[in-house]
Amino acid sequence: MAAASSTTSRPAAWRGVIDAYRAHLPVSPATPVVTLLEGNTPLLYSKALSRRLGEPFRVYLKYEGANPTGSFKDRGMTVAISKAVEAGSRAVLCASTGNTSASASAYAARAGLRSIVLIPSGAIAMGKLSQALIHGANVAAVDANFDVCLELVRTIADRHPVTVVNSINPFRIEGQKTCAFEICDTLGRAPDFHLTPVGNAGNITAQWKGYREYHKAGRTGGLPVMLGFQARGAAPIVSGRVVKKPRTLATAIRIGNPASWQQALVARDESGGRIEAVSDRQILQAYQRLAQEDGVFVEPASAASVAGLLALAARRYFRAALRRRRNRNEPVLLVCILTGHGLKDPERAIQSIRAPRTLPPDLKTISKAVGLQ
Ligand code: AN7
Repeated sequence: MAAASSTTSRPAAWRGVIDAYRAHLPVSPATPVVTLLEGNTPLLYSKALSRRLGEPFRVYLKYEGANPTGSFKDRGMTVAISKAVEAGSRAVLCASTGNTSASASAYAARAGLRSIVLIPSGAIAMGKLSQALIHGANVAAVDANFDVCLELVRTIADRHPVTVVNSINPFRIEGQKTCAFEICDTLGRAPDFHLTPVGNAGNITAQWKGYREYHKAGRTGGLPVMLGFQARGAAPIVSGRVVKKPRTLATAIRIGNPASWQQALVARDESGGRIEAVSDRQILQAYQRLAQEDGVFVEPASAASVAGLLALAARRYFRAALRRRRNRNEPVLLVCILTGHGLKDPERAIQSIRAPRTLPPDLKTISKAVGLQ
């Protein structure tokens, strides 16, 4: 133990989500922990969004882009890869819209495992592809969408000795539930509303599991209302029908037949929540707003939670919910999950604003161009 002195003491170093939440996870002292020190991500108060909703609402942003590979997937991957090593696996396999492949290949590299990833060709953001490649994954760019890639992964796994690390692997869900634990630990209670993007629906499943487990363990007194948001062109859970050709600029959630569809409905219904669609336009507006009003750069899919917040606020959904509360003066806490980092998809950022014109090195021209005269 370090000596407690006011000048030298500092908090114990963060050692990743398995170390932090071991008692709640399916690991034993024999599990070899493979970690990149994921988790412990910022929970940022958003002044701009809180103002937009007005009193007594307080909006927080859980910035999962701050994870080591830039997305929430790392929470699930530390558990999935650790358990794969424990089981003696030599290779891991996943289908991915990008972030799962980035995370799987990084953790596999760290563990000395081989990684194989199937991605929809031309449909994943450049940053994510660069990650899978540099971490040494065997990348198959398939001329099909994510849903087809996931079906292929299931078939390959039946025939070869590989561990699937998509969220159909229950250890992924176990790790990802730690996001809910962190939110409760930071706020000192469960939020009133939890807003999250939905693609394959593993994350909303995991988050709800986390809230319920913490509640059951007596760590929190209440449970949040779960609000999930799909992109309008890829909203099978909203329409109740598989989407054969999902379309959205938010490539991370371009998914037409989510693996955890049923569990997402359970999270929605048990919590009294909703799963709704947001348009690409609403996603882009929220994306720019987060960057320009909160200083937080996320990838487009991540902005779906904030797009959903703004859409529901415009319909006075939260005000209506307030009327059902007993103590109306108590703050109402809302948490939007920001699932991935903006640098995953820098091209989208530049396209969505405007690339700067090249200017001559002339003071007058430059001053004018940057609005200084
Ligand atoms: C930034 O990487 O499905 O509802 O293959 O990358 O748990 O699928 C990514 C999903 C939200 C949706 N935000 O989460 C993949 C993949 C970002 C994402 C989601 C994804 P789920």
